[in-house]
Amino acid sequence: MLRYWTAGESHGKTLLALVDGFPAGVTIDTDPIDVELKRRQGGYGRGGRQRIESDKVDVRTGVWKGVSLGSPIALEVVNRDYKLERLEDLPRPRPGHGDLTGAVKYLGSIRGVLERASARETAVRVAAGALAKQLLAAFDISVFGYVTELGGETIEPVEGTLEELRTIRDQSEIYGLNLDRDAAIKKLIDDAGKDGDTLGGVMEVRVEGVPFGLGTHAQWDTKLDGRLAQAVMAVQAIKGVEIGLGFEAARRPGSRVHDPIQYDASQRHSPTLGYVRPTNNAGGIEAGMTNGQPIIIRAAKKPISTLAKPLESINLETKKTEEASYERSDVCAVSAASVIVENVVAFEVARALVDKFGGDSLVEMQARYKLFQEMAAER
Ligand code: EPS
Repeated sequence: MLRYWTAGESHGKTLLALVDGFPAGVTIDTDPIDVELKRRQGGYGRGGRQRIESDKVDVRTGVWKGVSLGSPIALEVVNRDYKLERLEDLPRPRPGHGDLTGAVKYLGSIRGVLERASARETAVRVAAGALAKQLLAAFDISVFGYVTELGGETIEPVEGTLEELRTIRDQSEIYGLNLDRDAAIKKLIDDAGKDGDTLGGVMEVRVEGVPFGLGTHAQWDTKLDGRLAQAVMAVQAIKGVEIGLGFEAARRPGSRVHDPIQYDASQRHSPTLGYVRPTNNAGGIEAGMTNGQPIIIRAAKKPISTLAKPLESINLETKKTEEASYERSDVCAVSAASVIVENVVAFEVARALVDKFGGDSLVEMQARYKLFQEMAAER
């Protein structure tokens, strides 16, 4: 089983991801992982921390001469802003953060919770996802995330090939797919910053080239939509997840929700196996299993909870009303969240791929994948 855990505090010495069950024989290149880490640090509206950090991955175990061994892979991103031992506690919990809930639950300090709850930890989730993408690439599966809404404003994507859209996204300071909207969105972020406020948004991830049959209908905790939702919802500040039409599916009659099934023999060797669908309202998943269509998943991110103009809170010692504490933070991290969501989705798809085709070695997986495609095309 492919899985991972992370360790590390925001201002601690280091951040670690331990990836277990990654197949042997995958060529590992750290450059594309570092590109993702840099993208995660970017996006318009980020705060001072990202000027201190210059995140780079160090692959500490599990890779020999640039190739995975099939043993656990430890990924490290060192914190330049290591200062945890010098930091004091926060007296007044910030609404929306884990400050109050964590201090009460652990009968301890706010600092002891916020350091781990911080989105800084997502650096190594991104590293794990970017590693998983190198496995997916061996099966021509690509994962692409972008921002579709920010501060209540829609960023309508332009049309184009995946390559064209990737170029647009990488030119956009907000990681959207419509460069004409960047200036207005940046102004929105500037204005929120001037008001001491923060902004949230929506991001979408498309997974292309996914074969039939990842995930299963057979048990609740192995349904791929459920696994994706958990991975995405578990990203800091995410409050909603949709697959395909999502909530909109609840508002339409069935005839305008479900994707008709057609057969086109010329597409027999594509991931659809020829079972083409004129729409993809299911977002590529039916009954917890992939159906050869791209997976489409969206996430809603709430605005960052640390406000320069703080909300009402209390002093935990005196219980008297005071403004919430303020610590350096970002005005908007929606763009960064699109990178995080993209990479946690990549990891879950890779996990399902390993579940279906075996996790010992890449060559065995590829042989089984090929056999399955041949057998499934005959079905
Ligand atoms: C983050 C690093 C943090 C914050 C942000 C995300 O750095 P610092 O706390 O040192 O300024 O910029 O954290 C939060 C928004 C949060 O809620 O904790 C990062 O690397 O993503």
